[in-house]
Amino acid sequence: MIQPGDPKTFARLFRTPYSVGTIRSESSDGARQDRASSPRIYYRYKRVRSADMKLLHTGDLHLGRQFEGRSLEDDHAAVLDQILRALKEHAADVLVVAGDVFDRTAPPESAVRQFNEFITRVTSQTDAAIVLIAGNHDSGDRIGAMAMLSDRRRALVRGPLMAEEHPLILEDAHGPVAISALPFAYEFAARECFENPDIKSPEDVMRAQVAAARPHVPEKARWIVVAHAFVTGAATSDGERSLSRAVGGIETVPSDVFDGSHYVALGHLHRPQSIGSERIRYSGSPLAFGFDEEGNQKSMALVDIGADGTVTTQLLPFEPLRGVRTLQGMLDDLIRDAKGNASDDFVKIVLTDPERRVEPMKRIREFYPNACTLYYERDAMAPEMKAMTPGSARASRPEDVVAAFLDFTRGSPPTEREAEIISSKLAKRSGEDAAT
Ligand SMILES: [Mn+2]
Repeated sequence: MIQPGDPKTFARLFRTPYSVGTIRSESSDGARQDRASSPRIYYRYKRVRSADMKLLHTGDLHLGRQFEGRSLEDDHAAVLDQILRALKEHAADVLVVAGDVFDRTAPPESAVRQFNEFITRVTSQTDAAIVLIAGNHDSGDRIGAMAMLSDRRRALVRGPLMAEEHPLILEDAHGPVAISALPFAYEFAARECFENPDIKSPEDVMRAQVAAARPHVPEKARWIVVAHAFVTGAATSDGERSLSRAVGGIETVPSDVFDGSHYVALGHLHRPQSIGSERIRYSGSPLAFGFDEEGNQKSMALVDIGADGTVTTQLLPFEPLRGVRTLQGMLDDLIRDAKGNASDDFVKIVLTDPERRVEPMKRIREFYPNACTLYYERDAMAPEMKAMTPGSARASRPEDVVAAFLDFTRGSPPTEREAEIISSKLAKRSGEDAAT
């Protein structure tokens, strides 16, 4: 029996895994249905292939970002390939990108092109639905522009906030799964969108977003929330920008704001981690963006949503094109080890040589062309000495100033022989001064 409006009937009619169901009223103007002021309730369905729905969770792509001034375009291309491959290999039903698609509000054209090509490949080579939100590095309007022209049966894209937050609904063998996409927004934008002057913190923003989404989740549906936030208890990296504009304000959001959901796919923090339980997870960024992330195994999360909403997570590791590592030692030893081991990795050099070497970076880069920074270990330990030196120099004899200088630059005071040379030169110098 064919029932207009019945999603299953639609699917049969059009021989497609997608169908659209509309509850209450339907608009022929798709763009209007997500407007904040719209009273319509609009449900979308895509029936998925697997018995349990499988979601591939990633985020914090930061396309366009550089590593210490070096382009990461090739590195990004490699991890985007790996995301696409994972979607295919695991037959994932939905790809989640939890914010910070781009590194800047106005990303370079090359980054936009890279993203467009990636999405084109995902949509043409897989059946996966796409859920995408703006992060704090993105322009909400830029991300929102993609929503206007996207296939609403298959994609849920959120840039600016919505006063009424409708989910994308997918259906597996156990019934509907509702995915609410909550983009990052500052407090001022949330006060305006939700017409609530009491929104004063990221927690208030998130509570308002969740409250806007929850009424639109069908009663028996399993519920997935995609958000870009700093959940209390999570571990940070250096490359994450503060989420609050209030100086000294609390930017963390307690995990209970997500109560009632079955999985929370988070973006913002670049270290893959779960908070409290497997139910709340950061996928982490696919690439390390600084030396502080050295040694972090980057991964995406393949999440299986069971019949009762229980999640089973499998971490799929990324293999970066170029690693990030620190090499510490005497210059000659590092050069000796580097011979035959040349590498394109991003490298930080910490020299333990007691004395300054001639052009050490030039020599290192013969083997490590992407050596980014180099410093001497003792310089890193010398801040107290630096602070102390000017004061002590003022009150000292010239011999002491020279000795302090030697100590500062090479880490040891003058030897007896050096002290003699310094004294004789200074004596000669003061003799010349006296003669003029
Ligand atoms: Mn980020």
